[in-house]
This record gives sequence, C-alpha cells and structure tokens, in this order.
Amino acid sequence: MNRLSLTNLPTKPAVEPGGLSVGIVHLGIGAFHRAHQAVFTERAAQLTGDSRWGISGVTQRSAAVRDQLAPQDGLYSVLTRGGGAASIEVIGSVREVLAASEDPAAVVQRIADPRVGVVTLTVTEKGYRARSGGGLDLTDPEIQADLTGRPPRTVVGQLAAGLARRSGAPLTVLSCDNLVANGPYLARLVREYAEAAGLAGEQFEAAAFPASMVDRIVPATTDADRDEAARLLGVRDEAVVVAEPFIQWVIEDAFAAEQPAWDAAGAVLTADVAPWEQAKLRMLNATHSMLAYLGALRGYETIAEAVRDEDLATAATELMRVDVVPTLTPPDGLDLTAYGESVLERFANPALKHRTAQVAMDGSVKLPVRLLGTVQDRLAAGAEPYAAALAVAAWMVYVSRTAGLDDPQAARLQSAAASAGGPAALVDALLAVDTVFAPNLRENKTFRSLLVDHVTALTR
Ligand code: CS2
Repeated sequence: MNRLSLTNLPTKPAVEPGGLSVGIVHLGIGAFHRAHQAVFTERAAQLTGDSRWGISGVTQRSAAVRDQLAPQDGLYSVLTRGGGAASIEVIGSVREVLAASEDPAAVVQRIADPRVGVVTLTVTEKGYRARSGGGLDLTDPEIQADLTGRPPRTVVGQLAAGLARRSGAPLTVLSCDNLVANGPYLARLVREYAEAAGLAGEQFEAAAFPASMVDRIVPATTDADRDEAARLLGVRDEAVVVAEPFIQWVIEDAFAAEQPAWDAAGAVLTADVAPWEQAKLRMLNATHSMLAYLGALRGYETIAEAVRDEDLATAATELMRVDVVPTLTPPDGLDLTAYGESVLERFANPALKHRTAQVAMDGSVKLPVRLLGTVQDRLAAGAEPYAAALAVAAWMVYVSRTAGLDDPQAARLQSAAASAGGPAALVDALLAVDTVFAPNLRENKTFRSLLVDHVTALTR
C-alpha cells in the first residue's frame, strides 16, 4: 500500500500542507505532542489563516519519529477512539523533524532562529534532569557533558544554548509536561544551567516560561492501530497516533511576544494555571497511577480493564473523594465530583487499550508530582491518607515484583527492594530512597504504618 504523503493525500488537512513556515520548536515529538499541541496548532492556523506557526519537532533520543515522518512530508494522522466508530484526521502542522542524537547543533540553531517565537516541550518528567524538589541535577552525567561545551544533548542545555545565540524577539518557552508549576520549574533549571555554563544576556532576561496544563489520553500506537489507520485512510501512515476524543489545554497568558492563536482552537488562556494543574495531576494522573499499579498487580493489561474491577474503581474514587478533593481549590466552574467521575469514565474507554505497564513507567519521578503532595497536605491537616498510601504501597509492591522495571532509578529501587524481606522491610527500604521521598515523609510514622498495612494486604 502507498505511503501517506503530500502527493498521496486521502483527505485534505485543515491547513494547506506545506504552507506553514516554522514558528514553533517542539522538544519531544512523541505521540502525545502529535495528538495534542500539534492539533491545536493546526486548528489555530486553519481558523486564523496565519501561516507563521508551523512546527519543527525535535526527537531527542532515537531518530524513529523523524524516519517515520520524513517520507510522509511531516504528515500523520490522529485516530480518535471514543464510544462509537473510530475517526481519523490527517494533521499538517509539523513541518520538519530534527533528530537531536544525529545533529544536536541544528536544534540549537532552530531555537535561536528569530522566526521562532515559541518553544513547547513534552519531554516527560525525567527529561528535565532535576533534583527531587526542583533545581538542576548537576550530578547528572548528561548535564555535566553538556557543560563541557559539546553541542548540548539535554533539553535544558538546548534551551540555554539557543537563548544564548538568539537575537530578535524574546522567546516563550512553554512546558507541557505533568509537573507542578511546570513553567517556573523549567525557568529555574534553565537559569541554573546558564549560571553553571557562564551564559547570560538579554534573551535570558526577556524569555517567558508560562505554565500550562495539558490533558488527552494518548496510548502508545500498536501495529493493530497502524493497520486500522491504513484501512480508514487507504494509504499507510507509519506515524499515526491514537487518542481519546477529550482534549484540553490551559495556558498561562504570559507570553514574551506573539503567540499562536491556540485560544481560537479551544485552549483556555488564564492568569493562573495552578488550580487546573493541581486538579488534573492530583485527580487524573494520581488515579491513573493507582490503577496502573493495582491493576498490574491483579494481572490487568489495560487501564480500562483495571477500572472495570469494582474494588479498584472504589479505591480510585476514595482516593479522589477522601484524600485529594480536600487538598484542592478548584478553578472557577469546575465541579470536582463531576470531574472525578468523568476521569474514571475516560479511563473506562475500552477502545483505547492503554497499557497499565505504560502508565506504571517512571514511578519514581511521577509519584512525587501526582501523589506525594496529597500525602503531605493530608498529613499536615492531621488526616490519615489511607487511599493515597494505598497507591504508593501498590507502587512499592510493583517495584519489588517487576523484572526489568522501566524507571530512570530502576537500579537503585530494585536493589533496595531486593534486600528487603517482608512488608515492613520493603516499605523501609523504599521510603529511604531520598530522591523520591522528602525527609518529613520518610520519618512520618502515620504514613509508614499505612504503607506497611497496605503492602501486607497486597502481598498476602
Ligand atoms: C498518564 C498520562 O502515562 C501516564 O503517566 O497518567 O500520560 C496521562 O494519560 C495524561 O497526562 C492525560 O492527559
């Protein structure tokens, strides 16, 4: 079957394919970006006719995405799976893909390009190379290697080098990762990197780092998805991404200069993203992780299967209702109970096949963001975070039982878990991991005893 390309278009993208010039650099052009920011970008270009905001996507580690997209002129499709029949749409907002592993200098050059006004990022929690609690991890070997002056390979190094070489309009750097106050978090990393590298200048002063909250469930694409896309399109798309119908983007309205009309495409611009972000991280992402660990322990392959298990659905509901909601100040107009219900409905979408193992990945960097803030706030309020501790305990058991754990700290976690005999020892060994648990949590007797009870029950 022929390959999707400019000369082989089954349906016309909303924008003239190839008609956009590059105005956005996106670091981390994985499935999520292609199903989220790239879709908003395409709709904004369609609605406004503004052709300045095409995307230059950067793939950091492997060149696979570049190799999929280059023969397709950057075109790919989004396969949306909701309740009814799947629908498919070709997206034309990605104009080029750079592979940082092959040509790191090209990435810096693009960020420095005065026609580029915005850099967006989806590089996952671990891509920031931060210390637990924030700030740059200067012991990270890749950060150290970048600081010796090679063409930078870390995201923070790329941003700092790009800013240092830039002239013209100031840059907006927009983190779209699931982190608390992602904008200021990244601003601090770039500032600390620049200090360590001896980089400075106007562009650093003038750059803006707004915060943002992104939401869409985008499981890894499978061969079955690629086959279905081929049937629907009549041409082969090696870069198809799969997503649920739901899509949301809340952006702090604090750009350094001009911005794409993402709001015209449905993004919400606001002065304060924090209430949105907290609700999303503590409700959606926290229950997602809980269902991933509890679900995997019960042998479920997918999140949809896990949330159909009544015990697990109850645990997720309790987590939100009892532990999370009291810690939140909801944004105007958001009913947290209804939000919680809608989250579980989205997880139950049987067409998505989101693997528990995928959501379970990188727990050491996800837990602090999604769950441990809730634990801290509940303990500070004198409450026992029973349900939140269950999620953490499920992670502990998962760590101890999973061969080939997919986590940036896998070696440390698994050697801690391996030396522990019995529930209390497992809890103590993992609580001692100071890159995950803050000192006050490590020493909290209430939290420890909840964890021991839960681990005992889960391993019985
Ligand atoms: C998930 C998220 O893999 C994970 O950790 O919790 O990727 C989740 O699907 C998205 O944040 C939804 O917006």
